[in-house]
Amino acid sequence: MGPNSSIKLQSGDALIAVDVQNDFLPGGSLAVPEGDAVVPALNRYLAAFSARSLPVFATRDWHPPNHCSFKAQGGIWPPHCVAATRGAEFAPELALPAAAVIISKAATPETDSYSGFGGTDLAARLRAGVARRLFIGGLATDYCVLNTVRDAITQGFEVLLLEDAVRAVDVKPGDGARALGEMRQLGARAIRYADLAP
Ligand code: VGL
Ligand code: ZN
Repeated sequence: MGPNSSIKLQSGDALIAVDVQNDFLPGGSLAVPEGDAVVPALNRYLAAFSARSLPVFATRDWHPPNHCSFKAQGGIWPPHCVAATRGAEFAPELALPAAAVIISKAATPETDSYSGFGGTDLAARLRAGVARRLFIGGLATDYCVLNTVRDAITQGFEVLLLEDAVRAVDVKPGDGARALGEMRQLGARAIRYADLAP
C-alpha cells in the first residue's frame, strides 16, 4: 500500500459507516475493544467524502427492548442499541454530514440483521444514488461489518474495506482477523487512509 495504490475518490463512490453507536464503544453495554478508535479514523474519510460531495450512509442497530438477540429472549448478546436510547445514538464525535442517510436495522423483536442490507432499503438507496464502489468501515469487524461487506459484494458493489477504521468484538480470539481474511477472499480490497490520493 502507499504511493503505488493511490485511490482517487470519484463519482460513484459512497461511504458506509457501520453501527458507530455508543453501546459499541468503551463504556457501552456491548463495548468493542478499542471501538472508539474508529471515530477519528472514520472522520478523516468523512471529511474526504464531504469535500467531494460524495454520499455518506450510516447504519445503526435499532432494537426494541425485547429484541430476539438479547439474552433474556434466548439470544447471545446483552441488551444493546435499544431504539431511541443514548446507547443507540451515534458516537457524539462522529462527524456525519447533515446529508448522511441513516439506515436503521433489526428494529422488530423477531428479526435480527448484522448486515445493513438486511430488511432495509440500503441497496435501493445506493442504486438510486448510482453508487458503484462502497467504502465500508465501523463496528464490528466480525459481525456487522463482515455481513454488510458480504451482502454488498453479493449485490454487485465493489467494496473497499477501511482497515484502519474497523475494530472487532473477538468473542473468540482471532475472529476479527478471520473476518478480514474472509472479506478479502470474497473480493473486498482492504485499504488505509494513506492509500487515498490527496
Ligand atoms: C453487532 C453484535 C450484535 C454489530 C450488532 O454491530 O457488529 N454486533 N449486534
Ligand atoms: Zn444488535
